[in-house]
Amino acid sequence: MQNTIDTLKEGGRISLEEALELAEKCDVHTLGELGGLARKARYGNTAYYVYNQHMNYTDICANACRFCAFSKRVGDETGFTFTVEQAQAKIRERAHEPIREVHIVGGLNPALPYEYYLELIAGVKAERPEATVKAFTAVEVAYLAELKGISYQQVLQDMRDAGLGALPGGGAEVFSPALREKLCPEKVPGSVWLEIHELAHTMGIKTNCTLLFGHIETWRDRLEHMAALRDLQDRTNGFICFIPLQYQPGNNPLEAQGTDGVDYLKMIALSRLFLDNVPHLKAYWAFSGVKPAQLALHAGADDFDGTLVEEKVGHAAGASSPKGMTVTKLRETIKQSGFTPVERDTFFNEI
Ligand code: V47
Ligand code: SF4
Repeated sequence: MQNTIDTLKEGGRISLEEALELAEKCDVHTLGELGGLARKARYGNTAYYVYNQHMNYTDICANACRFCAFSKRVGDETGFTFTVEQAQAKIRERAHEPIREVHIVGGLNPALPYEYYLELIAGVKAERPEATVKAFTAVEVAYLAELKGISYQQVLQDMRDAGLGALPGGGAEVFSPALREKLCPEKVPGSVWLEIHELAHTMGIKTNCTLLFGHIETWRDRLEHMAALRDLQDRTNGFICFIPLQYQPGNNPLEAQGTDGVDYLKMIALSRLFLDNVPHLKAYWAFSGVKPAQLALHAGADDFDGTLVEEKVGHAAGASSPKGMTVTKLRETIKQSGFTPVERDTFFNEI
């Protein structure tokens, strides 16, 4: 293990087996220190944040992922679906705020036609021309390609023409086919998620990437997932930011406990150290909790995400963090952690 630690201290790349040994044998203090040194070498004392708005356009979903507490079944009258006008009104509610990014994802609602998605992007962009519309996961892109009977590339092209700026990283879950069978059997396979992100990158569309962790997966499953992301990034360099999403155990049928703060910090450190070619690493406070996210900035993360208002997916599953934060609070929280808050846009251009 000392050889692996030396490799990391020299800025070298480690293999999956070496990362696995660290994950299983190295204490959180040593791992956190290594992750912290790697982030400091790149970003010094800077911690990024974004002035953003999350919007979910529908919670009706044809899939039924076992970990999801957000979605409602087709036909459930308690579900919601925004018209494009309602979505625009949500954006207009915050017209007085300098929002730089609108993050839009939702369920797979069979009542919505292909054109709705393009009108939604264009409608939001018309309200907020200066913001980046970061919308629709690869799962939604795959669903739309099938719905319309067109290629993934055509869907991405149409979305870009409508005003799409980037793809969010959701829907990746864990790539292991055996785990996907247990967690989200209706969802497209990991290979399709990777194919769509590769295509987006080759078209010049930047994307984020995620891993849902802390449920029934092992460290090997996590690292194999990250190895697939690292391989793709070596080919395309199109990923902006990696977001390890901590599983929230409430209100969903998956019988899993959820994870703890030590595992979270080890996950952050290993993400920084193993996934060495994805430049940014997000401490997603909405899922981890604010205090663990502050510690994550010391263990490898360089981004604190954003104002959000209002996060629904994790909160439906019992997340106890706030649903959003003011910019003042966000900056204060970063400063209290010992870092300098720096506002960024979706692509990490400093503002
Ligand atoms: O894909 C669903 C996850 C994701 C639960 O790209 C759950 O900048 C935890 O991807 N516990 C959506 N997670 C969120 C997401 C995201 C969030 C913030 C920023 C970005 C970005 C992307 O939420 C889903 C799924 O993996 N999810 N249920 C749950 N119970
Ligand atoms: Fe639907 Fe996404 Fe929830 Fe799965 S995670 S049930 S695809 S909304």
